Amino acid sequence: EKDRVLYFNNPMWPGEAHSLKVEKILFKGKSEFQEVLVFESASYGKVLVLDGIVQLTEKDECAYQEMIAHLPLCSIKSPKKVLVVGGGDGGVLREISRHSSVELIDICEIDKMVIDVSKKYFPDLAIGFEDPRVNLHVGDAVEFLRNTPEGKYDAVIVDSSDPVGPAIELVEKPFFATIARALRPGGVLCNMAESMWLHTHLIQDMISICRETFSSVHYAWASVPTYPSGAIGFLLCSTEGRSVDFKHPVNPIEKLEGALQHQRELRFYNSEMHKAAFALPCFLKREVSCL
Ligand code: PUT
Repeated sequence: EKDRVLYFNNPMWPGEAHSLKVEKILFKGKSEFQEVLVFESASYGKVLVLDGIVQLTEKDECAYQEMIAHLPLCSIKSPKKVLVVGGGDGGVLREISRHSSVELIDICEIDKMVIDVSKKYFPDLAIGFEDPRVNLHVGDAVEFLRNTPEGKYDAVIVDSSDPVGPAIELVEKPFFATIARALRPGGVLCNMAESMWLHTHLIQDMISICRETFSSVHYAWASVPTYPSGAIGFLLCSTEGRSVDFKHPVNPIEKLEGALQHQRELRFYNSEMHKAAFALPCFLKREVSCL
């Protein structure tokens, strides 16, 4: 912290830093897994930071939460059982709750401090935990998935932090294999997949692993100004079974009963944004094979 500005730098984006002006530090703590910080910023509302990396701000969280939830759930008809890995702030749960077809939402978050801090400082996200369809499991997702019955879920959403610290195992092959096993035939995975500007090697590795495990793999992205480079990607994968055309939502949000009349308006996602998210720049198509 210098002149009440926080600078975020990390080996995941060497040679650059992004910064936010701090109005007030609201919480600083160290959990069993990571350092947790919440502050009021001058221009993006409250900010949640884990191990020095911005996870969300009140101003732009809508883009990430809405896209990571609705890209998969609007790509299949009538999703019923959904698993969220990570997502302890509750924002993804809030978005899943727009889908009236969903009967069960399991969430496995490793760090209880993230949940507690979100409930205190980010009620607009943590409201997601109030949905009666939500079952919270605090623990290791790798272990949770190992004990999950085969074919249980229609969709799995991995809302993890970056693959440093507690999320390191979440970009490795055994993890994706347990997800594929937990999905029904034709079920879908949406996995946070970093920045195309900064992490083409990591994206390539994730895509290569997923191609060995899933029958289709696609990359989509959205603009989130407070994430490094201002962009975040999503890997969309489906298991063998009924084929999934991710690029053309078969379950459009505009036609879902109650989805737009939710307690909170959609701010970012719509069917146009869904289709546009799969348009990829030339450099990414060149640098990452199979896109
Ligand atoms: N779950 C938040 C993702 C952060 C990516 N840097």
